[in-house]
Amino acid sequence: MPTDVLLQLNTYPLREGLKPTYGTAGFRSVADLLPSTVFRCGALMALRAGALRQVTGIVITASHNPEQDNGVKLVDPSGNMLDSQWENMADALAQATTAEQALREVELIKQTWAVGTGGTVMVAHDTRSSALDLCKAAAAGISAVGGTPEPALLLTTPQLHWMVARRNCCLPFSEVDYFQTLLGAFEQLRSSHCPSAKAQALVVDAANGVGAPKLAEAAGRLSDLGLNINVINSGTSGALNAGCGADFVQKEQARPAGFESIPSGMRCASMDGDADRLVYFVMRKSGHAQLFDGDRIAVLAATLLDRILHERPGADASVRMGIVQTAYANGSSTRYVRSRLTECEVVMTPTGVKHLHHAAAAFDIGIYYEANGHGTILFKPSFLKTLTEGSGGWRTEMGLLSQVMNQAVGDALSGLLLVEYALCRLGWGLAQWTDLYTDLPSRQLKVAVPNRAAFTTTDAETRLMTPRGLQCQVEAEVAKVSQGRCFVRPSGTEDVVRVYAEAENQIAADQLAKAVASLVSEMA
Ligand code: NG1
Ligand code: ZN
Repeated sequence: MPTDVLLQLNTYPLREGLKPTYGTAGFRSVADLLPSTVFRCGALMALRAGALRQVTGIVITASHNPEQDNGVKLVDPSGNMLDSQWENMADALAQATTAEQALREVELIKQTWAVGTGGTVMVAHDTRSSALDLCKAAAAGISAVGGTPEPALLLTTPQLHWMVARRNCCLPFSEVDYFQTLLGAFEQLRSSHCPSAKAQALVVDAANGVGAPKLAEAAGRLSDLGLNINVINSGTSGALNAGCGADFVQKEQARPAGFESIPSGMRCASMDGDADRLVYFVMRKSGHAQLFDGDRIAVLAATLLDRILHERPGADASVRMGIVQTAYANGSSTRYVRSRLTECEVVMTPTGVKHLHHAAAAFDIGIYYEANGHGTILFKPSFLKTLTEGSGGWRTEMGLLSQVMNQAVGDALSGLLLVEYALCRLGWGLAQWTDLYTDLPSRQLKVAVPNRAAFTTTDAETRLMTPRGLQCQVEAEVAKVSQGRCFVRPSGTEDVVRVYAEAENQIAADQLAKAVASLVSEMA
């Protein structure tokens, strides 16, 4: 019914001059500018569901961005992020300047994918105040193309990805099932392999986001297992991601808001606004947070899995294990894996979990984590099948780990359970985890520029192609610094260009980042 669709498209017009672009993890901007994009994403995901005759999903969230922003993450039937082939269609539809042009894009998708009508789309949102209006826009877009919007639920991003994946495999997919799967597997692992583990306290910064109520739901069960969780920044007073959350702790390496009375030496963790990232940290007297970032979580995971594989009978039978990182991974972590975990391959991809997830799926066991704590461990389905065919301690342990670790996308709850299990299974405290390797000092800066699209990159985003000449200038700065490494790329989630620098000492890393940030500003 094209005229109905047209009418609806006219209700959600694109603001003049806007050009929404599918970024690192979907569309993001100031919330007021989003209704048109969200409506059209609703239509797109309903058509995707119709084309594949499976359920798809939409999460209304802007993750680590501030409260006034919002965004939309698009979930494929597999539970992964939207297929990259469809990203171009998402862009074309979101950027259509008139309702008529948008309708033509809808018709083109229908023809190309031979889809008559939309299918079912699950919708979730985080705690932002703009969520409900945007959920309405999503539902309207889904309905406009004949799809069925499911009632919007307050969920973490990884919960919705998990639910979509499970639903399309005809497995129980409710939120209760989610907690039962992850926590039930964790309980079994703890009771089988660390029955006499000491009780532990963990203070978690929930970024004043959706992770707070969700972690509170898990906390009772975890405390029965001796893991006592105290959630700070639970959303009752502070603003979302303001001076807190995983992005803040990772980038600033400083005490998050709300942690003023937490004693130094305390074991802490921080998640982001939609609970798909997690980093650990320990407060130091200076107010500095000693960081255990995504790289370190990945190395801990690889050490655990390596131990399990070596302990098994017939340990020589090959299992392909790999770690996937991006250019933001600390050089020391990469060096450690290459030199000490020699049976674990290292793969580098561009930023964004869509790239890492894909690369990790090639391994029997693929560990992927961005330095910011966004990641998971994938167990290849054919490998998991070989586990269920036999019996034995290590097989059961691997199988349970695959249930703890969200197989659809990075999940802060999975990360937390993984770290706690790995430390108790290895018999380690934070000191042993720290001692694995020493991070090279690093600094990350954001530079606001008039047009970040002017910055294009190559070689997994480690080298600039444009603005012309800038890469040579960056390299000249790097050459002045011992153990220097630096790269520049446009953010896909914020209106900034990011500069990352690493060097032998903190002063040199800071100076390198600052010098390159100045070059970026001058060029822009
Ligand atoms: P951008 O803004 O494209 O750098 C950020 C993170 C990514 C990823 C996405 C999605 C950094 C440097 N970048 O992307 O790793 O997590 O957000 O949330 O942390
Ligand atoms: Zn997030």
